Amino acid sequence: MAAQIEMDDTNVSLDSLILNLHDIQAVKFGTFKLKSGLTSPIYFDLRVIVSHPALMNQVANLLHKRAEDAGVEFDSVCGVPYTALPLATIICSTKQYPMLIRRKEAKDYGTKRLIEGTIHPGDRCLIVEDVVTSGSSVLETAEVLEKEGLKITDAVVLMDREQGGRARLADRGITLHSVISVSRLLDVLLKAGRIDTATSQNVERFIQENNTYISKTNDFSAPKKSCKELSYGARAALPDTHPLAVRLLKITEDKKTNLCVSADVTRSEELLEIADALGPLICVLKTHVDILQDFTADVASSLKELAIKHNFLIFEDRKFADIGSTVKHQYEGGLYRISSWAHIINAHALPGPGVLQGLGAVGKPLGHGCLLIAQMSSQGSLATGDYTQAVVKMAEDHTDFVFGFISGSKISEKPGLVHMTPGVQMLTGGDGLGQQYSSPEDVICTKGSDIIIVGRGILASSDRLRAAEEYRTAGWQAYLKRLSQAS
Ligand code: S5P
Repeated sequence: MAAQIEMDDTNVSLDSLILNLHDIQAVKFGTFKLKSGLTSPIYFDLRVIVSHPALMNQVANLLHKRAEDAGVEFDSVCGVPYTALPLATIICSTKQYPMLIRRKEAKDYGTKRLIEGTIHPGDRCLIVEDVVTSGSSVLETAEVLEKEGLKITDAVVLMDREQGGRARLADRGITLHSVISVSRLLDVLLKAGRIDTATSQNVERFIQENNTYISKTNDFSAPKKSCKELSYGARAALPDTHPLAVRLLKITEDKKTNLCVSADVTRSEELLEIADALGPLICVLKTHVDILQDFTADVASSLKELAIKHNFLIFEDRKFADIGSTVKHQYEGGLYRISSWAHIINAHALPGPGVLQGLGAVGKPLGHGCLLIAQMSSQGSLATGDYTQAVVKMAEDHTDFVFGFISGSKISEKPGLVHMTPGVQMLTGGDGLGQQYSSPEDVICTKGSDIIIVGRGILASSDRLRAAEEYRTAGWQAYLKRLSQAS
């Protein structure tokens, strides 16, 4: 409960921070020529915050909190010169961390050092930055620090312009944690009547069209644009689409929702409460049945009744990954008898096609379907590159049972296959245990996935219904935008 209250407090203070930044013109709308030569409809000038001490403290505090919430461990802090220098100073002074200062030019007298402060090689240094666009300033600072033997694994930034910086840094082994994303900023300013819809859309378009980087190794965050865009309904009507995908795509279209709630709770009563309360807002309810303390066959029956009542599908996120014979037993039998209640299951492709033969022997006659896990949202996932490509091929070769993927983006051009993406929250960043989050807009509109899977973004809210409605709206708006951009 304490965590929920804290999260709400953070949300409130974030919204007020955004309005304050707008008040002091740290964020401006208009026509601005950027360093890169591009003309941008939005401009951030966070240098002005030094004249507003209360705001400085608020920003420094939120930056530190962001790193703390993400579980980042560090021994020292270094601000990217110059705007982030005073922010790093406040963090170090209030939270008692040793600070390192990076010089932009080495002194031409004395020690010629590029870094001021005591360096302990092997120490982890947290980089602090005000705005990240391409990530190059953070990288420059990281390189200088690394040359001195420091370890740079994380950077915390007030504003992520969502133009590829995160992916570029991730490819260099640095996780970016942002306090505010452009999407959040636009949302808050729009709701407060500070900007109009046209301005907001204009900025969103600019951000999307000016992504500075396509990830080379972390496919989960690579934006994928589709050449041919069909509606969910049109895809449901295609002759080759798997019957379960037809059902899912129709539900999505009928209920105007591409939201799958990940009901990761440990008590059956709470699971059923979530299914009943959020049922009208979702197309899929995802479970981890093996984390329930008190599962009984009755729970499965009640879940099935709620799925009929609210017209959603049940997805047991069991991630099968064994030889065909074993997964067949795991799917059909045991305590949970998953095949008797889950419409959807998922599997790793690692064991080879036998895993699908085993699962298919049970699931196909029941009209169930399987998602192959082609990518994962967790940091350092090995499901990338050639592995992902091999999974796509395996899925496309087994469309009698496989109807889609767990992936970060659209990875198959076959319109009958459905892409479902976990690791979704309005606030991007991570959970301190490797999870990495993208926004609904990014996942559906930029990366071309079909369904957002949201767990703690909704479950940790004190008002789950309202949070689910927000995710549903964000996911659906992003889908409409994707369709309109393609037309
Ligand atoms: O790559 C993945 C695949 C899955 S299915 N990353 C994930 O996070 N998941 C699941 O999605 C994970 O097991 C959890 O149930 C959910 C994400 O939860 P959240 O609370 O981080 O939104």
